[in-house]
Amino acid sequence: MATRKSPAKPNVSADELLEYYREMLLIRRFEEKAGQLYGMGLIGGFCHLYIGQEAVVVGLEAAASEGDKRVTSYRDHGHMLACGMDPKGVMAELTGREGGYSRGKGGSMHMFSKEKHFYGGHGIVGAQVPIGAGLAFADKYLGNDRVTFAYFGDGAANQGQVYETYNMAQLWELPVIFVIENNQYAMGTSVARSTKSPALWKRGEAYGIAGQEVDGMDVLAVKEAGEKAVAHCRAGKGPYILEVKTYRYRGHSMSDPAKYRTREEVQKMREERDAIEHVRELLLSGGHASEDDLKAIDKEIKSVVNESAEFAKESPEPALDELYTDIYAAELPAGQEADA
Ligand SMILES: Cc1ncc(C[n+]2csc(CCOP(=O)(O)OP(=O)(O)O)c2C)c(N)n1
Ligand SMILES: [Mg+2]
Repeated sequence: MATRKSPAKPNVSADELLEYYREMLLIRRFEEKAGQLYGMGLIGGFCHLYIGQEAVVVGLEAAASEGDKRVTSYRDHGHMLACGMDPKGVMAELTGREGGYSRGKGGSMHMFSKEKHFYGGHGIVGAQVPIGAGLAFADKYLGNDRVTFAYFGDGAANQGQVYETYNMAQLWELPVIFVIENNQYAMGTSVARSTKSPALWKRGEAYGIAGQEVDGMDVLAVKEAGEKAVAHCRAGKGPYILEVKTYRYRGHSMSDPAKYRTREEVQKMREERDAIEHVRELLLSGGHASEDDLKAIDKEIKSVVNESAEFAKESPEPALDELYTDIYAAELPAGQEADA
């Protein structure tokens, strides 16, 4: 991965930098806590951690506006926190409790927030990509200027439905940003082993879709690229592809033998490319914060995360009756008769 190119004196305010630091740290500490709860048997099923990739969602959320939408894969906790969902509701869902966003019935991969325009959480690789185009279609149809962020991985980028979606999205000039989170692995398969043409963002060229690559370990670079993509979509120019080069520090999921890469490779990334450390250095070297200020933020974030875990543990399991709720829509769209 290329060395970082962002300027030593970035064109953002100290407050903005502090906010990105805080948001990235919240995701990291939250994920560490989720890993612990999983180890204690309090989280069942699948759990895919986002540690290492924090700058992707934080940078793109900084480029988004109120009302914009997002949809992603199963590696989704970071997206939820970055768009403002409550850590308590997310943690309670991870532990299958009533206080969770899906009342404990969805778990890690199936959470939604209408209020924050977060449309999941999808376990089927690539399935969220056409859904993202559908969300953008709705906005275009309604005539508003909303943009949808449809996130997917490097592995998902090899799926056929992605290219069917590219074609339709460009044909109908849909306001959707296809965000490829290229963390270099799809489970245990590296991009080099699965992909002949590694410039994933260029794969929109066949459809005439504009795009670019961006350093996903640099929140400022991600924000800048995100703003460009958003401006393109809001101007009615159709979809845009952002290939964000990132890296996951943990295993694919909580059960990953990790035989496909060396410890040294992961260690090198953590030491040389960490996105949180980068912002920390910018804050300190720019005189925007002292070590003590950052320690205070750390403490504050830890208590938010601990409170979310306490809330999750104290929240009851869903009542048996919940088995029968949220299966069919309670209301029919106007003009449709109920099927006897
Ligand atoms: C259609 C489908 N095929 C296979 C799987 C199993 N599977 C789950 S995650 C994954 C790898 C996807 O990798 P990538 O798109 O790079 O995302 P990442 O996990 O790196 O975030 C696979 C093959 C699945 N869930 N759905
Ligand atoms: Mg991947």
